[in-house]
Amino acid sequence: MLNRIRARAGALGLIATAVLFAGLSPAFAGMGQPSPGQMGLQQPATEVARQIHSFHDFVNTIIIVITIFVMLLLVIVMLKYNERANPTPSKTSHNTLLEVVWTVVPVLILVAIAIPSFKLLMLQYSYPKPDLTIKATGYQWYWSHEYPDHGGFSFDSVMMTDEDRQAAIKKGMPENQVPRLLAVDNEVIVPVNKTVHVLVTANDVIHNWTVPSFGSKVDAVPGRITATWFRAEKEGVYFGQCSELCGKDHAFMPIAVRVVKDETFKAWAAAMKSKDKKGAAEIIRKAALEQAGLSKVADAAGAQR
Ligand SMILES: [Cu+2]
Repeated sequence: MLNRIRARAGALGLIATAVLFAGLSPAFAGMGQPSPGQMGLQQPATEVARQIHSFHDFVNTIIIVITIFVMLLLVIVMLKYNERANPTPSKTSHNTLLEVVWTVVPVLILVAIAIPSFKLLMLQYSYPKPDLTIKATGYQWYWSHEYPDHGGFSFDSVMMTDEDRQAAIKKGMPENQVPRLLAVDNEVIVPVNKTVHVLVTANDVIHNWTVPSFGSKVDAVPGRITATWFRAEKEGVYFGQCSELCGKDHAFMPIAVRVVKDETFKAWAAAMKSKDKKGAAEIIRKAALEQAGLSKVADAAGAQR
């Protein structure tokens, strides 16, 4: 009887582990944005995000193993040592070996967690020499972005309303480029495979500049500069949200970072510097359509003008 229950509990544990691990597979999560029914984290686009994922998977494995182990112990105790099965209990009160083991093993587990954890922290705070620095300022309730090493131009990034999105979709923009509650009017543009430092601050209350696929998440504190960095390895658009409760529209101040080819970035930055906002917007529109696999459409639309 006990053996059968043990076998069943073991099988259940295995199934639960398999389901959890299937959920961790990146196939279920979007790149740069969440996907419907998603399990697990958004796909990583930087080394930091990749390491965050492996650290998450590693710690999760330890959690699952410990949980199953404790659950099995509880089941065994309940079945084997209840009053009916074991009417005369043992009077044992000490077991030196067992006590040493249950002290040392948790210490070893903590050390095993601490090593990759410190490695990850060191990477996050390594700040390699930047190719580009941008400044992000949080306001109630939108972000403002400034490019100090490109003439100091700046712009606000305000969430697109449903009407804005519909208008963009009508003009040929694929829906996944303007996801609801994540798309903004002016995206942050950065070049691919370049180290970008983001200096983060706020002008009213504490906000938080977060882009999950970059592994970037840092508080924006009024009167103080905090910083994060990323080196995006893949072109595309990456969305994030303010992640510090900041008031009634906290949920409606998303962050959108578009990673483009270096030439595209330079052309866009030059247009922004010379205050050619229309030209800059056109460069980004073309890049967005190209990234969505619609470069022919982009060319045709360009030729019509
Ligand atoms: Cu906020």
